[in-house]
Amino acid sequence: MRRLVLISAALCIPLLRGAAPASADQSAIAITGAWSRAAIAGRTGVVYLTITDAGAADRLTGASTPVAKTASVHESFNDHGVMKMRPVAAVPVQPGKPVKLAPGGYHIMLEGLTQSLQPGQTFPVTLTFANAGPVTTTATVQKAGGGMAMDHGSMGGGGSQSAAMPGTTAGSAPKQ
Ligand SMILES: [Cu+2]
Repeated sequence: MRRLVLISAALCIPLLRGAAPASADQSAIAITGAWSRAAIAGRTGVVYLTITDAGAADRLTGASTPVAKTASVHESFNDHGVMKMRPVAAVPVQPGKPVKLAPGGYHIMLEGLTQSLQPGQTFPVTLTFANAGPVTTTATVQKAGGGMAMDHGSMGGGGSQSAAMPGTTAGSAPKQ
């Protein structure tokens, strides 16, 4: 049945791409460098990664992972000096322009972790694209304090990240 649908769809747009294989779009999306932070079961977590599109323009529309009840695409933004975040319906992906989900910008928000995430551990994350469909990658857990820890510092509720502001010590390395 599915094959029939694909064939009839191709017949409807003979001028577009001729007999281009139906799987071209899916293989064009590549996800690299996925990483997460150490976190406790039941709390929130985060995944960062880079999306590269070698095919047609696409949109990232959702995410899922077995280690959390829900995973969604979020965006951090600066609201008059206060870092906040909000869900985004879709992130446009353009060929030749890698989209980096990184601290301070887009990220995959994990809510209701079903297990603790420990440094060195890996887990699968599936991103859903409007055209390419689901694409699964593997995220590696890094230490909680690694990188820029401010992004989700207010979400965990534990307060362990409130003492030090990463970045404030950048220019003051001790000299001996
Ligand atoms: Cu978030």
